[in-house]
Amino acid sequence: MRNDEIAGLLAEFADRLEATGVEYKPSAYRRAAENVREYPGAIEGLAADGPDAVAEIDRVGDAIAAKIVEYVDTGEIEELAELRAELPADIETLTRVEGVGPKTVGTLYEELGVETLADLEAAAEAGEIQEVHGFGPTTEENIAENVAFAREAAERTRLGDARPVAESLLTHLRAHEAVDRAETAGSIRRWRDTVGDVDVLAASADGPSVIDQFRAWEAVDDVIEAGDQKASVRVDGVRVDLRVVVPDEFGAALQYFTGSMDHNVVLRNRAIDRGLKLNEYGVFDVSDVASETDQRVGDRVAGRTEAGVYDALGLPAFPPELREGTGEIDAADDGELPELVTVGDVRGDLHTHTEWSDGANTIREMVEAAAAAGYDYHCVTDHAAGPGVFGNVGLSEDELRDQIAAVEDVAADADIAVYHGVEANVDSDGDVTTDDDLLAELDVVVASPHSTLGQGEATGRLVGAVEHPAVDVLGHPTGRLINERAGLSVDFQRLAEATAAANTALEVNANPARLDLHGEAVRAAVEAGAPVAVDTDAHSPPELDNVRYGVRTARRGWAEPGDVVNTWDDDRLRSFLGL
Ligand code: DGT
Ligand code: CA
Ligand code: CA
Ligand code: ZN
Repeated sequence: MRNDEIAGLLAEFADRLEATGVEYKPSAYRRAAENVREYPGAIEGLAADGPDAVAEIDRVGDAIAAKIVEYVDTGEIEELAELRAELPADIETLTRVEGVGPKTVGTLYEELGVETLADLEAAAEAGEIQEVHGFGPTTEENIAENVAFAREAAERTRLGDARPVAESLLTHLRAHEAVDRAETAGSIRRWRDTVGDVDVLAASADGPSVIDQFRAWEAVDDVIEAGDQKASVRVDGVRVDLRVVVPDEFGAALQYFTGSMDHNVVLRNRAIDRGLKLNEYGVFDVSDVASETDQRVGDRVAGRTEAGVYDALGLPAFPPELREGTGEIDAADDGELPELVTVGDVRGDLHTHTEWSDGANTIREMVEAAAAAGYDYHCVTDHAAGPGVFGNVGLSEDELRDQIAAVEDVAADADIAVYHGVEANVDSDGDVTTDDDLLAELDVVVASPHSTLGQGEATGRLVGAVEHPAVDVLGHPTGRLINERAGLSVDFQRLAEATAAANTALEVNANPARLDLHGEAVRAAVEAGAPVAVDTDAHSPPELDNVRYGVRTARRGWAEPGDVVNTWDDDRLRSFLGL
């Protein structure tokens, strides 16, 4: 049992209390949930020592501690079960709809019997929601518009949540002697920003023993189905599919199950044109075959390796990120396939935080972490105060000036170059709200939208920011949060053209909750000649590792090293930054 699971229950508790109109208590449960989630040790262990031990966790009072112990001991919390019975609505899924909070769920259940997303959609379509006291046509319209996003969010998992699951499974499988090879397949191998499930493929002559090893994996919560050659399990709410094939067919299976479907359709037709048959078992020469009664008919020309499969079709082994059926095969035929950027090409991060704003570490700690990551430079870009930056997180202009000296102090004896910048704010009109003279003094200016991120066309707003003479990078341009907030709607081609003309960069924010820009938008940037900056937006040293998600996203947008500011040498970088 993980801390996450307990935190999730406390958060649900909070939502359900709020839905029934209880005051104050919900926020206590939410704070407790947050601290339980962040708690570095295993809460299950603490619970064994009783409620007093659990109550040692910050913000976890006696009542909540007792509930945690109850859950660990019995597998349920009686009071939560009662709340669920009282309001049998799927509150977790329903509150994913933007504009629908726990109170709305409570009201719509009472008034209209809404329990599921489908009920909510039907009620909106029938015009019933606007009739409920306190709701109107605008609210109803917003709900209707946001249901699709919530449905997808409920069905798909963020890459950043699924990837560690897949990688831990690969380690587990590769440790088994009967496994020749194990690789991810499907959307997770293509590094799509969300995945429907985790697909893994293993090569082995002994399917049943590999399936046993899979079922014995300690992460498995439950087994959905299991046969001799394939099985599906659930891990942390994610479906994981394993398929075992014989080593001679591994390459063909890997190619087939990596997809995408669109990429595979083009390949299959190409095979037919060449008198070949391509399927998950191999590539077969069927030119002398009268009728294809069997999947493995004709002479096998490839199948053991994926590169061999592509080679049989006169093609290179496409990086999985390119396999979306969006012109990659024509590009290969024309010799115009990109040489994609790699993590090894990245020389530094242009957008990071410290404890001066909402980061967890000192300037020195972050610089040392960047040096340890092998980077040549590090940029400190804490939040400036401004629209959407709440509390005392954002730095005032005086504080930013004070920080100049503090950064110089660290830079003086650092092993790598240290640049000082800021993450300024783009307001709803596209203006950057920090003083222009101050911006001009700083080495790096990331400007990000943090407010008014609801729906609406925002291209003009973002163009305004990239055209600001001091702005170097437009940070997380759409402000989306994957599965949580759709973000601004943007005409990426127009933004990319304006960005290229202004010689500013568009960020690929590598935080796996963001991946903003997404791959398709990166492609528009690359095509328009707009530079791309892959930034982790790290708030602590471990988050620097998220760079891989950003690089993979850039690769999905066909980015080569030359397109990515972070790979440029010092001269080109300094000239880009205006230093
Ligand atoms: P997902 O799971 O929704 O994120 O997306 P994928 O691409 O991983 O799709 P999935 O898991 O349904 O299937 C994995 C791959 O297997 C897919 O990319 C292509 C291949 N595949 C699955 N079903 C079919 C099919 O009916 N026809 C063909 N040609 N390929 C298929
Ligand atoms: Ca999949
Ligand atoms: Ca699958
Ligand atoms: Zn940031």
